[in-house]
Amino acid sequence: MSKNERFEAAKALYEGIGVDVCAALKQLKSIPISMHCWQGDDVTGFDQDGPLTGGIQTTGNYPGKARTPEELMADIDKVLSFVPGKHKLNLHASYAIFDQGEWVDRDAIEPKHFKKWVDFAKKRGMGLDFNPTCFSHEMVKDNLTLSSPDEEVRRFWIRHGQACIRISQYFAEELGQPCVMNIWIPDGYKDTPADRTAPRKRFADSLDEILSTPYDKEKVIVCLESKVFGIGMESYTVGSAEFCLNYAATRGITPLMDNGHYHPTEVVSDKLSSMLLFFDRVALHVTRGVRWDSDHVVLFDDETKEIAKEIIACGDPSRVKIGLDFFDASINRIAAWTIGMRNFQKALLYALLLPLDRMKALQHEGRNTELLMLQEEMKTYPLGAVWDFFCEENGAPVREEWFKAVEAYEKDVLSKRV
Ligand code: RNT
Ligand code: ZN
Repeated sequence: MSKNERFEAAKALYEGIGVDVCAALKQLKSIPISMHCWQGDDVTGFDQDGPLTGGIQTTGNYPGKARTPEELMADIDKVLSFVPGKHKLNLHASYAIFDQGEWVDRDAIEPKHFKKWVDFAKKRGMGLDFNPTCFSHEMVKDNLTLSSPDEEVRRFWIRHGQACIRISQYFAEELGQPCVMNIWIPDGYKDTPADRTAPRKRFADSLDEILSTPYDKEKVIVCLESKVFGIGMESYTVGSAEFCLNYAATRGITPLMDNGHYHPTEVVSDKLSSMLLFFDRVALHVTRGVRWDSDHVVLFDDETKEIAKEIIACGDPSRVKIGLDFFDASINRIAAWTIGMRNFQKALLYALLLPLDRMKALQHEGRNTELLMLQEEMKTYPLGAVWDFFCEENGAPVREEWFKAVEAYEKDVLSKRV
């Protein structure tokens, strides 16, 4: 059977249960995923030489990591060539690109330090998202940044946040689409603190000051990411779930949920509907937490599918700003990126090919047996044939075909980076 015959057969099966396959494919094409730049170089960035700090860790030393902006851009292009559809690129402030001999600290970065990224995005018709980098820096003192009792430290990071808002607005203006700017701080304590309130109060004050920078709310979507704990900061996290939720709700910004940032039995898929009842939008860091926030490559697993289902079931996927966040240094980084991107798209397609209206009706009518039956039967519908068709239609490699190109790239390019 040819690819097209397989697609037609799959389409007929889905249409048999009332799913409009062409509409699903059209919608999938319109959902951008913000691809994190930091899978390519183990979250190193270009603005300093120190180690990765902030309670996050990359593990592994697979050869070939990107060392320069040119290498990272080439790697990103490779990944994009394997991923169907138009997406966004998510940068951290530490990926500033300085001219020869130039350098400024993070509290003094300007749009011009990101011009090369804007040119890169423009050429590819992509949008850019942004993140202040409040880690891997000597002004992180005692694991504290925006919540620090040291005014010099706190003010440094406030200036950094304000600079990032200006850069985000520049991205939005240059590229003609909003920039999602996500704030995450590592701040916390290894042992039980005596005062849990003061650091959180200082964090709130710092955020208020950052947000007091004039900016266009249509252009810059400021988000705040919570976390349950970081390595070396196991007992107390300043930016906890409750802090971030309440802060975002009262200040009119967007909460960002990273599914590696909750206790292991908590699932973000179940949180989305509650969030979307009370916020205009929610942002996501899709990852795979394995026992801790370990940032393994996103799989096509049950929770990923369930998150995608909620994004589709809410009726307006554009209310959920989808970003990926993982950094695996133990395998080929191009492959890690590609697998994660393709998997989240597959999860979205899986959700788009569910007879959701019918399933919702079964639930409302209390026909629970039938609902369970249908949910389970949907798992073996021929998603693969539709996915292959989508890849082909959008000029991306079909099935494992892309891996040959990764192997060639590793041989010709990555293995020479020594
Ligand atoms: C850390 C957060 C944060 C970072 C990136 C690099 O726990 O998930 O989003 O992973 O900003
Ligand atoms: Zn994250």
